[in-house]
Amino acid sequence: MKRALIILLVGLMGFAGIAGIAACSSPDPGSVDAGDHDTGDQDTGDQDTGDQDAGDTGESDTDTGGTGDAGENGENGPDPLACPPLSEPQGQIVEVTQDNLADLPHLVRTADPDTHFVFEPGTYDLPNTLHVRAPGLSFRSSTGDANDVVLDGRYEVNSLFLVNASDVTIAHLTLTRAVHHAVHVSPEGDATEDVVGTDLYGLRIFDISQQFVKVNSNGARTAFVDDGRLECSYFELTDAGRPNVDPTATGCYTGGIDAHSSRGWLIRNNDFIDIYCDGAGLAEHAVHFWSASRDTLVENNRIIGCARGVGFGLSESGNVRDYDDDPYPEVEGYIGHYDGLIRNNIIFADHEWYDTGIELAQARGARVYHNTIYTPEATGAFSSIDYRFPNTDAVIRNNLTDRISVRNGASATVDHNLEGIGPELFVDVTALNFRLVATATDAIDQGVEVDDAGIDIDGNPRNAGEAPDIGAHEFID
Ligand SMILES: [Ca+2]
Repeated sequence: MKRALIILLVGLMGFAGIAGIAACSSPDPGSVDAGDHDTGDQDTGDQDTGDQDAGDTGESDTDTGGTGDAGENGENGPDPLACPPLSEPQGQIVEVTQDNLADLPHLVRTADPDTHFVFEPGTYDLPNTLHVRAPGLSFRSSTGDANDVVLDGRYEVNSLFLVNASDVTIAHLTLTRAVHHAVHVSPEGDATEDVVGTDLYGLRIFDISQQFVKVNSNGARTAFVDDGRLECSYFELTDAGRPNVDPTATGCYTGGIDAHSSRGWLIRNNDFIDIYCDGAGLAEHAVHFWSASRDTLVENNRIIGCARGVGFGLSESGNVRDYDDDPYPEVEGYIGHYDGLIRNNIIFADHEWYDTGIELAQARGARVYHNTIYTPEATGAFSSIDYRFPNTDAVIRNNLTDRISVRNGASATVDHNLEGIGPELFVDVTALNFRLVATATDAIDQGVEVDDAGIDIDGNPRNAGEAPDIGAHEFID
């Protein structure tokens, strides 16, 4: 992947990236006071099962995001993929400058609910993890531009943010060089209430040694992290950062967002760039929800040059979460992911360390619609969409792919997809412009109408022509 391609991608694919704007609203009063008794800044520990797998490489880049072009989206109304500014924070504001940086971990740890930390422009060498214990806190740049504020862990700070509380917003910041995660969200060890309402918006995250964003239950599995969102953000593992990936668990223990046993997350309109290791092991997915996660919506993302795109589930067995309504009482044994929808994403790679675009493993009720997965030059590619293990039962429709594969007794309804696609369908593969050309008659109007088709990569609905098009772009004559 060359820098020029990435920049073109940023410009062409119509995402507002990060350039974004200001802060976000953060919720409600709550009332829990964090108090002063402090558990210290150490992470709660990630009870990963370890992703046993194989293989991966390429290169990388740095890009600033940018507002991009919304394409021919049109007519009236706001562009649904525009990444508008978050509203100004209301309530108690703490201005963060270099002058109070040394005290920042203490200020955060002891903050009252609904305190908003607003960073003046600059690069901040974080002295320690920011441990968020009160609900409703927010963290953002004063300018609303992630490029203006860098929180740098220098590979000395474990996680930059450790979030134990609900309704926490982290927006419009650049986060880099954490030993563990840029953001780690997990209930405290003795918690019985779930953490909800995590809002990660307009972030730029680079070069994290483990998963860039980690979401998991507490160790006792008595509390979970639900109803969060990751939107309008840009993740990249650069050539400079790749040698610093943690090799211990899998050889390449990194990935984009990695969530265990979490329900109701929205992953929308983000860019994930070059998350892979060269020959050291297989990176985790750009977007991975597993260990009995549920109802994840993954849409309108661009996953470029990553080892793996989107994963629902991973292994044949794993950690469970008991849902009171037991959505699949007829299923015996482990479900790695319940329901959920993966739609209108673009996945591209052209290096030998790419493995698979979308993986469904013990994924019950997953729907995979209108994705474009183009990887013919990825010489080590395994599959575009792979579904496996007996408790997988999915619907896979309207996708452009190189290959769809089934293993280990999985079931799915698979129709109206194309396999073995070539570059002739697209405006300009070199420029990473995966809009359809007028002659792409194998794709245009060849899809089938589905409930919850979402919007295409330009924000347009699926109503042009005689029928929906296959893939992530709806051609408009
Ligand atoms: Ca159409």
